[in-house]
Amino acid sequence: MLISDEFTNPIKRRAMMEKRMRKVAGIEAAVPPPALSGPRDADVTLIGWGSTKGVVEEACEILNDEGIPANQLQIRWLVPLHGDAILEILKDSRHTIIVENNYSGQVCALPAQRNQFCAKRAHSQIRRRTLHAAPYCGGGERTTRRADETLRSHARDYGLRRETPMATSVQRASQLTMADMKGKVDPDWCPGCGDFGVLAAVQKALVELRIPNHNVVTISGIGCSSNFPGYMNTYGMHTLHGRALAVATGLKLANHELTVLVTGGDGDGFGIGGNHFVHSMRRNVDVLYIVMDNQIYGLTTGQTSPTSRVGMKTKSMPFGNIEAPINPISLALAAGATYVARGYSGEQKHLTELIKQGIEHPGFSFLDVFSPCVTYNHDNTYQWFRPRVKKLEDEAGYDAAVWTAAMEKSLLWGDEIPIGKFFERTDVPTLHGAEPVLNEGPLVHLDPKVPPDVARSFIEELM
Ligand SMILES: Cc1ncc(C[n+]2csc(CCOP(=O)(O)OP(=O)(O)O)c2C)c(N)n1
Ligand code: SF4
Ligand SMILES: [Mg+2]
Repeated sequence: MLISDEFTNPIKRRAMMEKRMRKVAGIEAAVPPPALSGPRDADVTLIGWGSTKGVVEEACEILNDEGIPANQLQIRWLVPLHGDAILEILKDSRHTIIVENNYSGQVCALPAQRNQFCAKRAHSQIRRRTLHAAPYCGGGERTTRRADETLRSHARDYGLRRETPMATSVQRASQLTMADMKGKVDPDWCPGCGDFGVLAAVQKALVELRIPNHNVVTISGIGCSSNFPGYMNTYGMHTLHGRALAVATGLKLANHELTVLVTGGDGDGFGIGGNHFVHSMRRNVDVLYIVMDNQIYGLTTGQTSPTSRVGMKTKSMPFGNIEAPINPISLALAAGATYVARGYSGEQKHLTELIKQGIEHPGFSFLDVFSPCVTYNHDNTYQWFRPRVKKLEDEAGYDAAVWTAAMEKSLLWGDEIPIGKFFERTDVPTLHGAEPVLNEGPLVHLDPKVPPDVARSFIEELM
């Protein structure tokens, strides 16, 4: 049997390979790099190669007709790839969808392959964009129409559908409406529950601040109020009882460009989660923490909570609560929260303004919201709150920059209960701002400087 010594002699093999690579490099100079077709300032870039050309063209037309500006980057050759030219084009792409007519996702695998060779450029630059692969299986027997339908349904699945957070992100932020913020699931709260008012106010605040859904993450613990993320069309996590702030801290440090909303109840936040509450404020984690404070455990059908008043009869204390409640506003001020406010779900407009302030505040924003539980708390009802709540904004001379004045106001309880902004300061660095590593940009965009196999085994160990 004869075997070419190109395969057996390593020196010859190397020489042959280098010769081929020189040829390929020559071709790269001879063939034009791929160019974008369609509007330059598009929300979605569809990347296709080979036989996907026609269907991608058609998908672009349809998307543009539907008011979603889309353009097309058609790659003619994978070798030579013109990788730098492609990366340059993708720098301006807001959402990128790779459309592939093969089983293995060859084009999509390229960024990862390139990462082996020139780690920083290919990988981090592509990862900075929302990169989605929409491979579909094709073959001779499929008609163009069928392929086109497949592509469009993949494109929807990967982000162009209204119900997904990504979907509304392709809309211009100025066109956001309340409907865009609505989650797929309708709330299962009891009719009249105060949490409905908080949900509407959060959605309104995001629309008014024009924050696209895909930039928002809503994180909760466990409780009626903690079902909140399911009712929002944002990214979200329904975590463990009392652990929402811990998860939110990790998330904010991983990507501090995101707007992080933490939502939950008084039991979740001040009872089991009391430790995280105090330390998140001390650290000035840049999140908005909204507590739907109904002074009871609602989900578990009416037990005493850390904010239940002395004497209140509940399932767990049928002869009346013997424990003094905590004062969330004083506690937040003492722990170093840099924005401290109280809202009432019966005062929608006012609540929306407080949520907007909290989102925009750089640092930990704490918003305690009276959100009556109409089923289990028969003491602190809408009728009870309505005559008592007084807006701090209506009080001439109240200065929310003065911590001692805020502390004094926080102690008021009875015929008059202040709502509004108690305190704000903006001169304290946020946790992510104080962390030098993050000065280079969000952690998710930084080169981990760890070989991929080491990173993979580390992640696998944690899973
Ligand atoms: C570790 C753990 N302990 C206890 C529970 C049971 N549990 C679920 S929700 C909840 C209290 C909910 O009260 P709150 O946070 O005030 O929310 P609400 O239902 O009133 O909105 C409790 C004790 C749990 N799920 N996990
Ligand atoms: S039990 Fe109370 S807190 Fe839970 S949904 Fe019903 S009214 Fe709201
Ligand atoms: Mg509660």
